[in-house]
Amino acid sequence: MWRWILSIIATSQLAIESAWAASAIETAHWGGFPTANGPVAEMVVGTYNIIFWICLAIYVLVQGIIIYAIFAFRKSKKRTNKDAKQFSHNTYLEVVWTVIPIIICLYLVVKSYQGIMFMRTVPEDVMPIDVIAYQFNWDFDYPDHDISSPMTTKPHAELVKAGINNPVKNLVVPQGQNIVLNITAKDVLHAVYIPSLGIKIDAIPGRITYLWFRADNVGDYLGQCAELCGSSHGEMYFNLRVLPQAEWEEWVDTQRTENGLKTIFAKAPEPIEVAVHEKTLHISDVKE
Ligand SMILES: [Cu+2]
Repeated sequence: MWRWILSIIATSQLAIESAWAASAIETAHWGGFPTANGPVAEMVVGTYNIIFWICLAIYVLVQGIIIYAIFAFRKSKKRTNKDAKQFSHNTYLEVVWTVIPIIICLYLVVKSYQGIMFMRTVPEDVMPIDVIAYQFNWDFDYPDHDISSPMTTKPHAELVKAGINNPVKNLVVPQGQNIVLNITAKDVLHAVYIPSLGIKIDAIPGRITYLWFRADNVGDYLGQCAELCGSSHGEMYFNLRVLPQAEWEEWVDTQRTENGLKTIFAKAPEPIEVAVHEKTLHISDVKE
């Protein structure tokens, strides 16, 4: 009996693990998460997808049995009560439908716990960005670089595609760099939400919350407030811009220069070498 239960556990774990690995990056269905960008998003999308596939499998199995039973055991003129077996218990089936859900639940507990610990454990080599939410916009401050994201003058093409036409602020980060967002709010509750990074957390007045991420792909991504915070909550968007390291450094230096600060990354221009060729002057060269 125990050997039998253990083999079910081992087989289920193997099946779930391989399905998880296969479905970790792309969303499982239309309307799900955007394609994962970075390790935190892969963890979130992978966990969501595996729960989705387990639910779908249970749904198909249960609905299949119900539909089969409706037709196979329907009342007909030829059939009498004596045709159907009359019984009320089946130990074998009861063990199966108790053990399998327990395995699935335990697996999801372990997977979710691992995911939460991964998201809450900030790596050591992070770059901090302070996020301050207020009705109805965001401040993104870079304490290590003494700059703050300016407001854009034009709406972002990526956001316009999603139907957002107002200029927003850019949260500009370098590709492949671990970032920690230290988040608070000035007035009421807000929430930072960047779907493609799989991150979402409340911004609370008087308290600092945090989350970390790493964006592995460059591009523009939608960010928004995910807590109903007032009349213009629906317009509280921002743009996450992921740039290659060199372009991000250029952006930092531009912001510093615009604010009258020295550049950090740009090297001082090399002194221009002027070649001086010695020339012997002859009397004939000197014209009167
Ligand atoms: Cu808000």
